[in-house]
Formats: sequence, C-alpha cells, structure tokens
Amino acid sequence: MGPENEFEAYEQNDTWGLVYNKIRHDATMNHDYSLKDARKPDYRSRNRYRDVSPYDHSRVVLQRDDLDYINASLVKVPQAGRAYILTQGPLPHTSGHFWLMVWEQNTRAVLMLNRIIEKGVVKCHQYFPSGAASGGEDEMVFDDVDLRLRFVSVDQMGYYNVSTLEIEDTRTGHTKQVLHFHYLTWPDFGVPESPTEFLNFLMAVRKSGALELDVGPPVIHCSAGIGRSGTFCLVDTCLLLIERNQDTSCVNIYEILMDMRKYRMGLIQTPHQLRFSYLAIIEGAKSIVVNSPDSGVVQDFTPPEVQPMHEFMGNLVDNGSVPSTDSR
Ligand code: PTR
Ligand code: PTR
Ligand code: PTR
Repeated sequence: MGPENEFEAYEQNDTWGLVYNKIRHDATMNHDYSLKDARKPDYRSRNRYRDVSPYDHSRVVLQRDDLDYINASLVKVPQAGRAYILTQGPLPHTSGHFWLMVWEQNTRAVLMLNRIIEKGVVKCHQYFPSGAASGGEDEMVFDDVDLRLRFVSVDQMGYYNVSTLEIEDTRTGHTKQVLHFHYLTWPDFGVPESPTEFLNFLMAVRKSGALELDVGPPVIHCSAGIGRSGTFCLVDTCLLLIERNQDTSCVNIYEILMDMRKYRMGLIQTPHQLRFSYLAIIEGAKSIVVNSPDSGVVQDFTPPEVQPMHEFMGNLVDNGSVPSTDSR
C-alpha cells in the first residue's frame, strides 16, 4: 500500500492520531539509546529543553579545544544518499558552538524553520547577523570559539529569506561562505501554509547543492530540532527515494520515519505534521513520477547520483553506526 492509499484510509477512518501514537509508542519501545552526555552536569545548561536530548551514538561532537557537546544529531539515510544534522535553536551561550559545528562539519547551508519569537516567547536566540539594513547586525563575534560571522546579502522570497553569510576562523584568518535559509511562516507544532509552498522551499534548498554529499551535512533547526526539522527531512528523503525508483508506492513512510528516529528522538511532533508530510510527499511525487510538461514545481530537479554505501559512510564524521539499545 503506497502513501496515497494510506492517506485515503487514514482520512476516511480519521485515524491520524492513532497512526501517530503508534509511531511514538514503537519508537519509545525500540529506541532506548543512551543519553549520558546530554545529562552530564557540565552540559545540561546547553540544552534548550530538558526533554529533547541527542542520543550519545549519533550526537555531533565539537572538535575545537574541549568544547565537545552540542544538542545536535547526525541523521543518516544511506538508502537515499542523505545525511542531515538536526539541532535545537541556539541559546545565547551555545550560538558560538552552533557556528563552530557549521565550520567543522563543512556545512554549506543552515535551514532555520522557526521564528525567533513564537506565541510571544523567545524560541531561539538571534544567533546570526541579519544585516543592518533590516535592523539587525552586520557582524557578530563569537570569542568563545574564535569565529566571526559577517552578513553578506539577503534574497527575500516572501515566506522565506536566503542570506549569504561569511564565517571567519580568527585563529587562521580562513573564511567560508554559508547560506542561511529562513522559513518565516511555519508555527511550532503546526504545518506550512500549503504543500506547494513547502515544496518550493525544498527545491530551492536542493538547487543550492547544500543537501549533496560532496559538502558537509546541512544543519537544520527549529526550536527543539525535532518537529518541523523532522518533517522537512522525512519529505525530502521520501521524495528522493520515489524519484530514484520512479514509483510512489516504493516508500514505506512509517519505516523511514522510524529509521530516522534512531538518530534523533521525537521527529515529527503532531498527527497534523505527519498528515502534512504525506500530503507534501504525494503532491511532490506527482510532478516527479508523472513527467508531464505542466507538472509544476519539481519537474526540472535532477536527482543526484547514488553513492556507494561505503563511500557515503566514509564521508561522515560521527561516532559510528546505530548500536543496539541500552539504558539511558
Ligand atoms: N533554557 C533552558 C530551559 O529553561 O529549558 C535551560 C534548561 C535546560 C534548564 C535544561 C533545565 C534543563 O534541564 P535539566 O536541568 O533537566 O538538564
Ligand atoms: N518541551 C518542549 C515543548 O513541548 O514545548 C519541547 C519542544 C518544543 C518540542 C518545540 C518540539 C518543538 O517543536 P519544534 O521541534 O518544531 O521546534
Ligand atoms: N515536548 C515534547 C513532548 O513532550 O511532547 C518533547 C518530546 C521529545 C516528545 C521526544 C516526544 C519525544 O519522543 P517521542 O515522540 O518518540 O515520544
């Protein structure tokens, strides 16, 4: 049964809540991986939420000095040739760590899916220079990690912005440019305005090359780095697999999401986000599989070459593969 048939069945029987609860339940039963580093006294204050932690086996380790810990996870999907770093919205005292991770992992783009303030509450620190022209800063210095960030330019696309930023390692004077994609209209525990809007954003990110394996993994965040960020990765991966196989029914969304949840807990936070993922996958697949001339947003997208598994794994910096579960 492909995503379309599943979607129809869940709609007709009004079972999105049940399906979503089964995913949460199965993940809780099967993914009892350790969270020891996230709970260390020295690192606890680096977590934005006490109930959202990276597993030890897939957390991203900072290399510079003895900084080590950041609430970030490397989510690997070898069958799709994809890897994503999912992380929380930086706190004031972890913004330097965030940029150090981007620098060390050779990340080409940061995807920010939240706003700084949501429902009147600060959900993420203003960790990037947004440019003096829009009332922000042109430059930010992170002394704790010896990095300097410079605003270069911004393209405002309405519901998202794409900024170019330059990072300088002040120890060596070396610089790199990164893209900052900021989705402006996706509420926490909510869904984007429409699948088409979301797919256009996804295609803009893909076109930048930032999701390819010849650069470091994209760094994707929202406030907790699980709900909206999980939705983004699930849709991207499923569409890539559909494209490879030219067959919508080849993807088992439940299994792909459960696999991704081995690397970071809580991916997709509501039944509504799960339903939206199906909608976006079904709509995106129409323009991929039926190669019709008026098929819309994704028709000129060319899929990347599939990379052999050993090369793929060799490109990634992390703590190894998914272990069998042990106690937290
Ligand atoms: N700003 C965070 C918050 O209030 O959630 C700070 C914080 C983070 C506080 C984690 C406590 C935290 O949990 P624990 O003490 O259980 O690690
Ligand atoms: N304990 C927090 C809460 O429930 O508010 C954790 C949390 C916050 C979880 C936001 C998910 C959130 O959504 P997102 O991952 O999309 O930022
Ligand atoms: N604020 C979230 C909640 O308590 O609903 C935080 C959370 C984190 C929820 C992980 C669930 C999580 O995992 P799972 O979805 O697998 O139960």
